[in-house]
Amino acid sequence: MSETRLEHVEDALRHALDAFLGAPSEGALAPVEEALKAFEAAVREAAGAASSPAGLAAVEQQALRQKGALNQTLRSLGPVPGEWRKVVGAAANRTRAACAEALAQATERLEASGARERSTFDVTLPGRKPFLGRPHVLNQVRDEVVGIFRGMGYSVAENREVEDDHHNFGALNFGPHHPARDAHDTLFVEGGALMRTHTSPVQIRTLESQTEPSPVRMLFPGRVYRAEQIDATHASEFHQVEGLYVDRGVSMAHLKGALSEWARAFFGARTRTRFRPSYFPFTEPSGEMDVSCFRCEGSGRRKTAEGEVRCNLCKGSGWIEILGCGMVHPNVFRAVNYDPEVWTGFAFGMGIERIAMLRYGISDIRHFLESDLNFLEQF
Ligand code: 2U9
Repeated sequence: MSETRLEHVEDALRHALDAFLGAPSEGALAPVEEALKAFEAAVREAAGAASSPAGLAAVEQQALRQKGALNQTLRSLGPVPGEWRKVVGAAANRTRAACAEALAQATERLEASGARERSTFDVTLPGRKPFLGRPHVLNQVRDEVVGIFRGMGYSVAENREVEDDHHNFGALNFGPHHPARDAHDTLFVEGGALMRTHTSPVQIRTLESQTEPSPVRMLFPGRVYRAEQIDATHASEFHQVEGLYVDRGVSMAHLKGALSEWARAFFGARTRTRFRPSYFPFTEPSGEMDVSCFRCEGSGRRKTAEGEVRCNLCKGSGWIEILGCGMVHPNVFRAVNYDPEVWTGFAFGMGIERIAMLRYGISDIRHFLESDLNFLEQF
């Protein structure tokens, strides 16, 4: 629209009105009526040309504003003799009504044509996703491990990370000179306390807190500490999930069944397991469980574009070591006042970092501690 054109007709109207007010007469009235017509025509034209609600609002504001020429005309008629005032007032009011009508029509036209306010806000753009975060990959793996055992009736217990010698070593049948008690392997705290080297002290505290298992079928996840020489596969803190099942008549068959069932739920239904003998002070017999390699399905070989090669996950063996396990040692039962002639149990332990590294092909354990989003956002 042309604001300038409206301004121009407003000027003309003021001019004609001044002349009329100075000496009201038939001759001075005609230019006022002309100017009112021109004003109405200009508003009609501008309203008709408006292509947006904002543009139309600007026309309305300009034409009908309090200090605009039209309202000034009506206000200035006070001192004008009666009959002249009626004639000019009626003409100005007709113009006002005609302008309002023209603006209303233009509004209807815009609404009918669907014209909307032009805006820099494009409602059709997809929204910006806020950064939500997610559980750390180690917590994801822990929750998955724990969730499978929960489905088999296990509950979960946690406890302190700063421990005493008895709960971390003594009650677990570590001899007084066992090398794990050495400052080279364990982080000691002033006053004789130590950072737990496994979550097993939580099991000891759990068994101590009850006189009879009813039975105990529990998992013990948590952070543990070791005085390690740090490298790609060793850190001074890492995470374990240990498990314990104590009841009358628990056998190695229960151990193998429960752990094999867990492995198939975690690594896939086609997973096979094997058990090799091992040694831990707190279990007898002790073992290690391997799972068939989930990359080469246990064949030890992988097909690539260059032909068949050795599987680099299981190093060609077809098997991957996953956890340690065994039947609870009688001395451990004695340490918590359980009669080893009555009570039997199996226990196991796995490192969460190791399982996460194997599953996701992570080559360095230090990534887990670095809080680097480029790493963490991959999981
Ligand atoms: C009680 C009785 C027995 C827990 C067990 C293992 C075997 C084991 C290692 C796996 C890798 C630690 O993270 S790791 O370095 N753990 O091999 N842990 S049986 O045995 C217990 C615990 C508590 C009362």
